Amino acid sequence: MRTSDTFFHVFAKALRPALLACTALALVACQQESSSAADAPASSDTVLQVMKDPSCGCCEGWISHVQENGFMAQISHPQDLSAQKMRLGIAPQYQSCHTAVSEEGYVFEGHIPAKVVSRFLTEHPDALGLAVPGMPLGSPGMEIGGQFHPYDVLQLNKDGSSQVYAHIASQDEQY
Ligand SMILES: [Cu+2]
Repeated sequence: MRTSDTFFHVFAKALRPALLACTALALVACQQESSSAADAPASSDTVLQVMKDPSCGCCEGWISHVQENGFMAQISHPQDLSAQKMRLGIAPQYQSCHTAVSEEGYVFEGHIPAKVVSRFLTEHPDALGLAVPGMPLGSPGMEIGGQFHPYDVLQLNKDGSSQVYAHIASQDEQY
């Protein structure tokens, strides 16, 4: 097991009770901000309400990522963040650091690539939203050098089930 795997594992375990860990890793992530540029999707009018802990740096990394890809973010720092997640129907196993809500009421939990959010909004499925549980290394806002853990973007269904909506196999395909 590589050091980064161990680190991530410990990190992921610490996530739910202590979002402070988010800040620690994000400080590193922020220094390695990769440029996500070029072909921004046509979603410039899309507003996302983003709820996060005030000290969460990787959340801000993700917010920058979606802003660079044509979204508008309205940020709030509710004290009862986990209660908000539960209220929105995001079960603990799907939770991450920040929670975004679109104007239609879809939820976007965690470090989801902006283009996957755009695709979902275009397809407009009968579902609750999307989630990237935990905080995969190398996902948007979680860039640390070239390190990358492949991950799934899950579609959260209204009945509490989930299915894989997109598999992200490499860092490049996120942008
Ligand atoms: Cu995060």
